[in-house]
Amino acid sequence: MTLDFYYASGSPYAWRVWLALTHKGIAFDWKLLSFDAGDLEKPAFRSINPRQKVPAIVDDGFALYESAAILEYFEDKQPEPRLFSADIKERATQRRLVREADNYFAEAMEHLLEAVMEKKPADPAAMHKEIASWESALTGDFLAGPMSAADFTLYPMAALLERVAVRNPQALPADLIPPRLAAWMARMAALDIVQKTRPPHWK
Ligand SMILES: N[C@@H](CCC(=O)N[C@@H](CS)C(=O)NCC(=O)O)C(=O)O
Repeated sequence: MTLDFYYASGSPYAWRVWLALTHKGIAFDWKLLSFDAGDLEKPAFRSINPRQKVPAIVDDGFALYESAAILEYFEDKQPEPRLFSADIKERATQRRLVREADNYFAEAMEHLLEAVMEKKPADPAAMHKEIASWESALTGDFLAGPMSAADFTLYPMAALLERVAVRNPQALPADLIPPRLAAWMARMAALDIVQKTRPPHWK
């Protein structure tokens, strides 16, 4: 049975799942949804994700949404290649980073992007504070040990932020991303799986 992957281009959460699928080499069928066409509100998708958000998957009749939970499911379903370190402490740190990215970075990013989209004054203070904490915690090539679900979580959000900053220089400073984080983003951007999965309309 194949796995259906419900995706909409530009969603950093859906990109996380696409990165994980590609990293693990899990075969899937594309279910490309359009925000503009209202696909997420249609009953067929509501029965998969009552919260009407992408990403979602249906694996052999089992529907699952929430990108972090989907990555954990992939890891249980097909352990290799790993999304989380084999080392218990490193794995705990990676899980913590996924939660921090989802709870704090995502919240600051969503507020800021909402203001930019609605052409309201954007206050980047919370985003700056959040970015600064990731900058000071980054010491290696990846966020914690080898490339992991933590990198697949933060990178799509940071890339979206960077894209919006470049396109809206009046609202967001172009130097939003500090040097270590920028170098990590460049390392991520150079990876084959990132190049293969970059949202089509971002290319
Ligand atoms: N916590 C969710 C967030 C998913 C999410 O917010 N998806 C957005 C796209 S980036 C969405 O589908 N929004 C549609 C809507 O809110 O109407 C996850 O990690 O999967």
